[in-house]
Amino acid sequence: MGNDISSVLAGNSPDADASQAALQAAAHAEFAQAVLDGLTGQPRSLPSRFLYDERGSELFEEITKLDEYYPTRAETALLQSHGADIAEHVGDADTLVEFGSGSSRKTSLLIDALDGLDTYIPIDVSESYLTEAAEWLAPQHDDLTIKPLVGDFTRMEALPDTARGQKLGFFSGSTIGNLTRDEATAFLLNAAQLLGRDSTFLVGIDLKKSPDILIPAYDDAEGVSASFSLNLLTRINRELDGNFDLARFGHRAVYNEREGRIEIYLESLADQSVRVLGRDIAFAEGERIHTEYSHKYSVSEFQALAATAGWRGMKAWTGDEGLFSLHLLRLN
Ligand code: SAH
Ligand code: AVI
Repeated sequence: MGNDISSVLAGNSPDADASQAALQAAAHAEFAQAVLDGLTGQPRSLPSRFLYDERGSELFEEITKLDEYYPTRAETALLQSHGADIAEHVGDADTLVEFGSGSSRKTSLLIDALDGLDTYIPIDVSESYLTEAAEWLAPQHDDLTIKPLVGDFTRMEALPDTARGQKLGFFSGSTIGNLTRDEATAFLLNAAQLLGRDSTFLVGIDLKKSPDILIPAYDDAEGVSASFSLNLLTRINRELDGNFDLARFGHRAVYNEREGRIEIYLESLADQSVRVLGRDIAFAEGERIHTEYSHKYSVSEFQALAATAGWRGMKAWTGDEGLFSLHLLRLN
């Protein structure tokens, strides 16, 4: 039996085209509102989910291949070494639901390890990433139904009807670290609602470590991390009629020890005024726009956070170098 990757993205009827256009208009309006609010408010801040337009998704893939960026390699190694053990602890799973699935490259390892999986639902805000990933994955997993879903994983109200049977959630890459602790708790509570009773959830968590390792991972020698951040300004210029001069903003990655997180900013390199959607916005030299957090946890800190949302830690796998961990949670 061949697999089915028909999705909410596929628009081949007039009705589908109209609803696709309405979704795109709503996404554009949401981006415009978030950017105007974020740039005119104090402190200035832009939500990190907007980093992933088509170019942003490509740049993130480049980041995952950098020598300095260890999380993707560490998590891949954990899935390769412990896939069978993870599958044994998961038990029966009919549907795999992935939040922020990106390229789905690591997911393929998990799917290989699981027996009897019927449906895969990758959820992502990046339509280009989702399409590429589904097309890459489909030929390798011939009996799997793939149902990509474009949307914000923090605001998912329900899974499609195709999400049948026992569910396994997957949140890889330590993307949960891009949420604040309060947002992560709210996300885990919502995921419990979505995945339902007796579900399991595999979550990748980047562990606390020296800033000597963390800072280069977010500010690499080649400047790919800087390009990833600055691409958000290119996106604003293109989609919101902006005139940011990229040469007049710098990428800054700092480690906030007290909060246990990397904080990423775009810093104005001069006193300047920028126009976005017809509004003039003044920046002083040295003024920063916050674009991302990347929280780092210890194994016990993350398990305590998960427990506040009703998820019991079944088992955690940590690599030899202690860089990264995979947590299997079960809904109590
Ligand atoms: N899980 C993959 C990708 C991580 S990059 C990996 O580990 O390699 C983070 C992914 O989450 C991107 O694909 C981005 O588009 C997506 N993303 C970020 N914020 C999101 C949100 N609020 N809702 C849905 N997807 C989001
Ligand atoms: C997707 N997420 C887990 C990445 C991280 O490490 O926080 C995003 C990233 N931003 C800059 N480099 C990587």
